[in-house]
Amino acid sequence: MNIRESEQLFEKSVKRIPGGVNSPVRAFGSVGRTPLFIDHAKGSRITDVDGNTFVDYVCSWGPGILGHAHPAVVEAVQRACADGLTYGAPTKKEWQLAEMVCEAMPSVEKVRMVSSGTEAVMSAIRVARGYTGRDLIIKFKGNYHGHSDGLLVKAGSAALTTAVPDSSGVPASYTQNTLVALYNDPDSVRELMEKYREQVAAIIVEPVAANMGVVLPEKGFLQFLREITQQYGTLLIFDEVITGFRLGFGGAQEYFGIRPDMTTLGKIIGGGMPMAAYGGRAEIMDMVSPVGPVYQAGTLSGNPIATTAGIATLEILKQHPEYYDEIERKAKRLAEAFAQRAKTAGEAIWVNQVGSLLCAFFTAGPVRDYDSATASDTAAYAKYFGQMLERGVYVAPSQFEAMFVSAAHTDEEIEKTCRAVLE
Ligand code: KE4
Repeated sequence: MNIRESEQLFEKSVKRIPGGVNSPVRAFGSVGRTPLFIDHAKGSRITDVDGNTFVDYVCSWGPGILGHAHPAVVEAVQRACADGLTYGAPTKKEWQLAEMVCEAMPSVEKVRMVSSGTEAVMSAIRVARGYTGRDLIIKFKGNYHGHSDGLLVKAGSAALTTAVPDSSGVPASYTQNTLVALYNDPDSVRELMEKYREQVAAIIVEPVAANMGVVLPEKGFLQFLREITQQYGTLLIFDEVITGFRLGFGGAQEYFGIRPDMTTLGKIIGGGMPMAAYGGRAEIMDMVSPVGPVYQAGTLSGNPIATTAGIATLEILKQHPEYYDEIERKAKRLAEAFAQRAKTAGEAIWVNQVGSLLCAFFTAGPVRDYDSATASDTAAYAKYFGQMLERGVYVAPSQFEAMFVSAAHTDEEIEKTCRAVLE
């Protein structure tokens, strides 16, 4: 496959951008290749600057649930641009998007929009501390909640593949209030809660972990978190930046029937534009400036273009609930292909799949937490990644990410992908 133009662009980019990328996972470091520079994308396809086209299962790490450049979304954005890109003032669209989020997730009575998932989580944590008057936060090993200082502790995603598991540049004093429990391990949570009790402001969890690959919550785990947080007056924060509007229109909280105190959202609610949000009960969210004493602000928060893309995306998802069954069916088909490859090739592959999210771990499994996920053979994954590229399929350039199926992936493309997996 000719990637000459990508290689040349990479050589230039690394001189001006750290690693030639604006987010580490894009660097293809953990698969040992030169990153592909993308020229354009449409539907389920992505095309690099050398003209190589692939069936795309990265989907920009989640936002692309409708596929790339959905005509209705692009048309709405183009129209909105003609009215100005940002005003730094409230607009009707922010209210409309807020109403759609609150209607989709009844646990969210009020919501504040920001520009990235990191900002949403960082702000939600601050509000939880302000509301409870407590300092400690519990997160889970392998869960990734963006790169705010206090949360870069045993994070997931690219933080799993970089040399330094906990980022340098973060003073120990910034993470001393962050406690780490083990995903799917109630005892590890109980131990911390019984020790720190009313000092814990919040437990934050990815209701489906999708940053150490995809790891599902075991039966009763989320309910356990709901109960133990209520027992100690601790807030339960669902980080639904990936699962929100992905596992269903109501996200993981609807899928699993758990009502968190706060929720963070991103990716899909921006339809591909920089848009994220945090929300929760009104009494909690009224802690936020200018109503309450917790300060949080943002120049481009809720800007008219991102809200336009978000509204257009959510409207299409709301009008097409059948999309969710479709993308789940297709994800299950892909999971079958990996299971078949494991069987026929005698390869150690374990697949986790929920809704339109899946991950093929190159390990015998079962994969149920950080340790079992990180036991995966990343060299085998890198080889698989290269095979898939050569066969016209673009999957995550890291073992510790999710595979996303969009409404634009056709059955033919799913079958092509299955053949590529089994070749
Ligand atoms: P952003 O700041 O990247 O918009 O969102 C941070 C974030 C928060 N919470 C969860 C559950 C997330 O998955 C993320 C970001 N996800 C990664 C993908 N694993 C973004 C991709 C990247 O870092 O380039």
